[in-house]
Amino acid sequence: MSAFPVGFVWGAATSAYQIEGSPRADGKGESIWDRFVRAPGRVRDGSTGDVACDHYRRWPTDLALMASLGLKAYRFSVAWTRVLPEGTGRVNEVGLDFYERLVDGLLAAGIEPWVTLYHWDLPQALEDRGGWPVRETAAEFAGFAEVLSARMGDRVRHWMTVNEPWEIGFLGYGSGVHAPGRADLRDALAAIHTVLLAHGDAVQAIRANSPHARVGIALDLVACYPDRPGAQDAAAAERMDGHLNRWFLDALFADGYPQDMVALYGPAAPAIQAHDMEIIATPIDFVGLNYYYSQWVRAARGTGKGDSKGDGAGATKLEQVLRAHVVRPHVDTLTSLGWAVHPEGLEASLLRLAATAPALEIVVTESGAAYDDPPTAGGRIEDRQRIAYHAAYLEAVRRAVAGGAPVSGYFAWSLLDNFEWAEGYGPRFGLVGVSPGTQERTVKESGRWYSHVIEANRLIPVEGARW
Ligand code: IFM
Repeated sequence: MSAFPVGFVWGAATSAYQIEGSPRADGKGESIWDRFVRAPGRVRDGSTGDVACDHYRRWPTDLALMASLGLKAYRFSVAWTRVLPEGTGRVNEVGLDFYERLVDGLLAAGIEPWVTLYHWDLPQALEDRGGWPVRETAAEFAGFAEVLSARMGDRVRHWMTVNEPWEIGFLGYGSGVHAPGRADLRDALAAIHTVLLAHGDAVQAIRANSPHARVGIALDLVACYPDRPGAQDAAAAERMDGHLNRWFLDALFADGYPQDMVALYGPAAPAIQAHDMEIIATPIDFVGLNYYYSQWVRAARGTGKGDSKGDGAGATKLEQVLRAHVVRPHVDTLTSLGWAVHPEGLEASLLRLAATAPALEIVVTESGAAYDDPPTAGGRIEDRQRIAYHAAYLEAVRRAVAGGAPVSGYFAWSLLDNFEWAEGYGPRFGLVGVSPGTQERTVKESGRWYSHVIEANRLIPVEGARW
């Protein structure tokens, strides 16, 4: 099977709230997720990230695991409130020390640290002052980027500002499924605008402290396909694409927010001040793509204003505004979360990124699948479906590279089974299993397979093999 480019970055990813635990240790401040999980009914199994993978205390074990897998890079996020407990002002040196030790440990093990500044855990103190919908939060984020890059910019060469701005806005402030649990379309779009401003400001702060650093952003794109032939579903898929993908791609890499979507959002569209779009479009060194599934879209009636005369029963306000809704996937292969396994969508999205931002390096900063991983005799976790998923998505990466997309790395989501936000601990994405009771780590078959792929720098056959 064909090899990947020389120097291809093979990694695995995690995020702070999903693995660290120890929410109040060593002076850490409260984040919106620390607060959110305590409200009844917010998390499916009633669980919290209070312990998670206990990574804050067990990081040396996890580092040894990464080394044993042969990872070349590790993508993790920094909990803002470990470093700045109130989000701004006083620096908590002990919190900073934790990340410094981790970075130094990774470097000593030959594993390149890829640091994400924001993976959804806004300081509660900043949420109390209005959160992401408030412009001032962008300046506070730039302050956080400044503190972190001043301390670690001599060693960390790869930074991602924010992870998945769509989720931050629409899940946190639009549907309220994620922290802080607010539900207002206008707030969601305002939050995304501030997040993108924060991204641009942070790029500049990092560059000032670390001129040789490579800085990017992690976007989650979703390829959207019409459900049925004909103009109506095609237009609906186009609107969904505008909502999920173009809003971000045009703002970061083209002429600003797409005008058709601005018109569709109407009064909910964000207020834009002079120079905002220049800040958002601050040049970056790479774009991270988080890719999991594709979607099929059907046209729906709607008023465009989100009133009760839209699609009728069951349609969310957003579906009414978009006049589109997502239907059953056109593939049979689904993960345990019901996500469509569709490597063609990844390939298409990589080629699209390459066309949208020519010459910009692309890195798959997340991809992975939740499966139930039934235990087998002897304690092995024979997660063949996860191997098949990664093999198919990596093959899609290879096709995109052959088609001209400059993809330079792949980070499996996730290193460890962890806290999957509002879904709790049910969905397991890890290459390494974590037993919630004992915290015992078990390298899954997929972890062993991935390790062989890394060593060979090429896909190795899945069928009939044992690792
Ligand atoms: O677990 C999440 C991660 O935090 C962000 N990207 C998607 C993953 C799977 O849902």
